[in-house]
Amino acid sequence: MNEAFRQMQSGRPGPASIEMCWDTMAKSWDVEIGPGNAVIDKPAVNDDEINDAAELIANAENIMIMCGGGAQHASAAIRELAEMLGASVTSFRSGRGVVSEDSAWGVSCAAAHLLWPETDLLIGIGSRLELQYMRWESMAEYLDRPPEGGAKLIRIDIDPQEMQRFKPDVAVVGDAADATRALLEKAGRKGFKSGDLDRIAEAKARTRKNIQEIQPQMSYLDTIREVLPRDGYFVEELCQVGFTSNFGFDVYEPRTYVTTGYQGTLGFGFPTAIGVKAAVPGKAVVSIIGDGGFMFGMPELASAAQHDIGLITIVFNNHSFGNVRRDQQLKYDSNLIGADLDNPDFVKLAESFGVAAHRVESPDELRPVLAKSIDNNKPAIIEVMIERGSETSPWKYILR
Ligand SMILES: Cc1ncc(C[n+]2csc(CCOP(=O)(O)OP(=O)(O)O)c2C)c(N)n1
Repeated sequence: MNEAFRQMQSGRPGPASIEMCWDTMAKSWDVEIGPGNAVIDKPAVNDDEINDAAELIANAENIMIMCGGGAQHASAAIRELAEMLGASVTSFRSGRGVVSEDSAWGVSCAAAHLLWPETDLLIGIGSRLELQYMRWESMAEYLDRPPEGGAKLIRIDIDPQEMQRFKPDVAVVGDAADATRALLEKAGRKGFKSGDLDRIAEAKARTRKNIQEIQPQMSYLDTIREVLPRDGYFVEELCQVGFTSNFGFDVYEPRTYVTTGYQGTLGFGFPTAIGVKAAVPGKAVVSIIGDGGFMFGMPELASAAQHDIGLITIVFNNHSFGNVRRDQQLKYDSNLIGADLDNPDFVKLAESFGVAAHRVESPDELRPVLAKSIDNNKPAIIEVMIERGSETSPWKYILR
């Protein structure tokens, strides 16, 4: 068991699985088991790797930092590095909020895409770099390493295997915070140009304007951002508003954008949000979810009611698996199969569990209902009525 705790916390943290026979489980031993008894391995940062990285930085003009989930605990150091280098800091899902998107350096993935052509150095921190090399470029062509002529690549990752999966120009194996701090000491020569701030601000302003075309999703996301406190939690989903939130919902604090990550498991959002609210009962937690995804975990309404877990779930009801429906329309000659849904009455359903429920039809109607629900701190369902098939596709800002 202690070995499992060691593995969970060492290297790239994650779950461990243990298989045990019933008779073993029923036995007793005199041992101490728990996270405190596990020795955690953390590779020391290698000076040569840091020196090589500092040299690339010294010769770069326009630097972008890409944060993944492995960068979440390194927020302060990464912000300092960005300021020192004049670098934009972006993320896609798991790395959101490491550097606030209302600071000068934090940019959404959509704004980062505008900055990409002139980027000559990418520093990936705790990230698989799916955004840059799978969504913006085809990873198949990049399997061994980025091609000549593109941006140079430094990767900071605690998992040495990552450097084999996708080879950078300079690999720094180590903890994201330790390695970023080491870089801060060595990379001082670069400094930032006054033009960096303008370049980044311009990309952000253009993007903010461009993405307003994704409606009605952006209007709802803007309303939620307005009402949700800075340190409130937003749990995304595989739905039209969720996909749009990948680039259209600004995140201000580390770990406050809770995501399925690359797994993309439809339905994870509502049950996950119950866990989030149980973990941070004093903070506002909003789960946004489609009608299809909500029905995957809907029975957990009973858990929320029974344990009085005050999360707010906004169900965007377009009476369909909207994303599948659009694919069938565009790619399969409108041959619709299993995409439209006959749903229960979500308000009556929630009320039957003893959960407060509301139905709204516009962002203006949502605003006061959401504010009041956050104030109440009780489980609540807010159903947003959306006309089937009416959403603008968000994909042009995600998959280039
Ligand atoms: C477990 C799982 N099953 C299926 C999918 C594929 N999938 C992605 S989005 C989607 C439709 C989601 O419908 P809904 O929750 O109603 O949201 P909408 O797109 O209509 O906003 C499906 C089936 C998935 N990502 N995960």
